[in-house]
Amino acid sequence: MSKSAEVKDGICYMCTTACPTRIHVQDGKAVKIDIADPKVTHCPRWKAQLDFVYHPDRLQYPVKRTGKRGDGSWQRISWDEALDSVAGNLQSAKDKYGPESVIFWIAYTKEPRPYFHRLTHAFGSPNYCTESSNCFSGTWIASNLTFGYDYSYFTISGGSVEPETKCKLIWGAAVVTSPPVWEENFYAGNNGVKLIVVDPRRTDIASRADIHLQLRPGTDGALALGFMNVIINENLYDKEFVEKWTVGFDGLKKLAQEYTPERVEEITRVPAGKIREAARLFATNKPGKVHLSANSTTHHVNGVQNHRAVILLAAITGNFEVPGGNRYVAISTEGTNDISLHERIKDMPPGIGSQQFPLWTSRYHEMQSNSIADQIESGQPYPLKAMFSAGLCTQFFGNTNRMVETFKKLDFIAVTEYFHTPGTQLADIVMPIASWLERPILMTGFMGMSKLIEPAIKPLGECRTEWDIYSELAKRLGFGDLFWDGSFEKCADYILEPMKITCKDLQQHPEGIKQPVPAVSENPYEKGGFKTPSGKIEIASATLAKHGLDALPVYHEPPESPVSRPDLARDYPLVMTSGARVMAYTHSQFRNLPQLRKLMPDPLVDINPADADPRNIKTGDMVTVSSPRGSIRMKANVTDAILAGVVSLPHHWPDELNVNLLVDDSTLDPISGFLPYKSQLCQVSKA
Ligand SMILES: Nc1nc2c(c(=O)[nH]1)N[C@H]1C(S)=C(S)[C@@H](COP(=O)(O)OP(=O)(O)OC[C@H]3O[C@@H](n4cnc5c(=O)[nH]c(N)nc54)[C@H](O)[C@@H]3O)O[C@H]1N2
Ligand SMILES: Nc1nc2c(c(=O)[nH]1)N[C@H]1C(S)=C(S)[C@@H](COP(=O)(O)OP(=O)(O)OC[C@H]3O[C@@H](n4cnc5c(=O)[nH]c(N)nc54)[C@H](O)[C@@H]3O)O[C@H]1N2
Ligand code: SF4
Ligand SMILES: [Mo]
Repeated sequence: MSKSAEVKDGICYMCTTACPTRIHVQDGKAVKIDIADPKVTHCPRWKAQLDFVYHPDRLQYPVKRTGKRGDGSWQRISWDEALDSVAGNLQSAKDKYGPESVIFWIAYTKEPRPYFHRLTHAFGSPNYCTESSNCFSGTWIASNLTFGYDYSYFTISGGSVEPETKCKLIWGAAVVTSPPVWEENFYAGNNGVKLIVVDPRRTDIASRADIHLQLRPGTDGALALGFMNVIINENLYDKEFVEKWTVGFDGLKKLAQEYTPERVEEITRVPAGKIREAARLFATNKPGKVHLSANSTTHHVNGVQNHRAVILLAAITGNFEVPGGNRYVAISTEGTNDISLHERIKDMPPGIGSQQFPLWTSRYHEMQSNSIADQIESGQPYPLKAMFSAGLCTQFFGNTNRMVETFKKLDFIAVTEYFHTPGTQLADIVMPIASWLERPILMTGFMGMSKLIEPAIKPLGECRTEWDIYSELAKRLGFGDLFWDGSFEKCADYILEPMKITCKDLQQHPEGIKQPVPAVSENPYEKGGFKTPSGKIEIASATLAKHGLDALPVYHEPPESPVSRPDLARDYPLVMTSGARVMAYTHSQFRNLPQLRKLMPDPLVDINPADADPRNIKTGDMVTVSSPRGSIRMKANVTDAILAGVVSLPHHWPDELNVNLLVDDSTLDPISGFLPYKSQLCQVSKA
């Protein structure tokens, strides 16, 4: 007779929010999962975890490719053969071309990153690249250059509505993307808090707003300067704060004169009257709080400057570091040991993209993966020959077909994955990884909590943990000692050392050990100023100027827009934004889980009736969306929720449904190196 179920602590890793769960285990099998936080019960993804973990298609043993890249023919091999082959191929690239010839790429997943980062630099390569090449790091660098602080100030997940908040300016953020703070934001409009939403789509939250500004994608910087124009000229800014705590205000004042609401209407398509109304509403209902998306302002060639212009609204209105405004939120206890070995890169050749985007790569401590294709093709400043990849979803890359063809030029690719993906089709060796139910997860000081979540079940088949795979490779590559000879406990001890706790302590306290998060004084900058070169908020950034970039948050048209390229717009008249998140999926993941797939069976192009009617397109029709890079086919969703002249496409569908086949990879944000996923030209026609 089987025993009754044992209940173990777990973490939902269906996205990187990492919500705590309770896992019911019977006879070694997970049979039920509960979510601990009632605020996330509405998230559909955690309910599908068991279908994910026990999916019949999960990779359960290592395989090697037997045919040509892309053929999809595989042969099962042993772990020894897989690890020997990966280590052997990485070593031979290192011997022939130097360790820098190996790219280390890790996708969206966050949990294994510290170990992966260490593997990269222990091997001797500077080329640690992640999905942050196009994610929140763009907003991070904007905040860092301007305030010297973290991005967490301004993102939806970085803080909630405080009782003092009187006005909330939600700029391009879809609150559904952060389930733990969904409700409080969703209902913000109902409790007397004034709500302004800036989004080309009428989202749920936008439909509840006092004012919804529906802008042309990529023109955020111009709209923010339009706000500045009204706020400065109507004397609604906080003079005392601006004088005492900012540099460059005079330059901003001058710049903003060019952005009258009427001119901004021409650029953004938002009516001038609404711009005035919104700017006044925000500047006079204090304290106000600005919340931005992790990427809707930065997935453009002018992204970082757009973002800077928006976050400066909080500064010039004196809504900075006041209760109810944008405040620094400490979320972690200080002081874990960093295991990345990042200090070693000073003795290595320049990493990928570090010559093109030195500001971003040096501050963010990663290399810019959007430069991979150029470097593989040119071999400059040195050749790239092999790649070790933790998760590989080729849909991530702009102008995907070019990237795929370029990856094929590498001598060797190894991937660790859950399932076969379009990315694994390029690999020579694919290794199956243990899921978050099957691997230990070390939490270090998040919200003060340190905890070791032990695996709830044994890895399926021959799946292995990421840690295990990296330390086995380290051993074969001759630096096993840098991976504590495979001891996860010793690695954890080292990470935890500054907090004066050990792995054993955590094993003895499965409920976790809580330590105080350092209290933040009301105005942290009053002591010692801001952590910028001037010690003040840098409206004009000395660092940007030093790098030969615009010091002020200037607006530049997207290089591919109806305004900048009227010639191109004759054939591609519509502006395309992409990647607005949907609840059912995390990027490319979970299309194979029926209970989630039924929530969004097909990708849909949102198109306004004003654009659909003349093209004779009705909801449900198959349409072709084309750009100068290529074309894809999807079903149309005719809706007036999207601004006329703009189409919105979902991201990360595979193969011929992949929107990034259309995205330009040649003109990138000069500060961050980001792709313009959200401001491209396209044409839509009935297929
Ligand atoms: N369910 C789910 N949740 C997720 C994710 C997921 O894949 N699935 N991904 C996670 C990740 S990695 C990220 S980075 C975050 C992103 O989270 P968010 O940034 O909050 O969400 P998005 O849906 O990417 O974009 C927000 C809004 O920006 C609008 N938008 C599009 N173009 C523009 C523009 O040019 N300007 C302005 N102002 N708005 C524009 C879109 O219409 C959309 O409503 O979500 C995280 N949460
Ligand atoms: N057009 C467009 N493109 C976009 C965006 C957009 O808005 N529009 N958003 C961008 C943003 S913000 C982001 S964050 C990226 C996300 O882009 P990706 O990083 O490509 O995101 P995913 O599809 O979630 O993950 C990639 C792969 O990692 C695997 N994986 C997941 N967890 C693990 C793990 O623990 N270990 C290993 N080895 N593999 C794992 C998954 O199975 C999947 O195949 O997309 C970017 N691309
Ligand atoms: S937000 Fe949803 S999918 Fe993400 S970790 Fe939490 S429950 Fe899981
Ligand atoms: Mo992201």
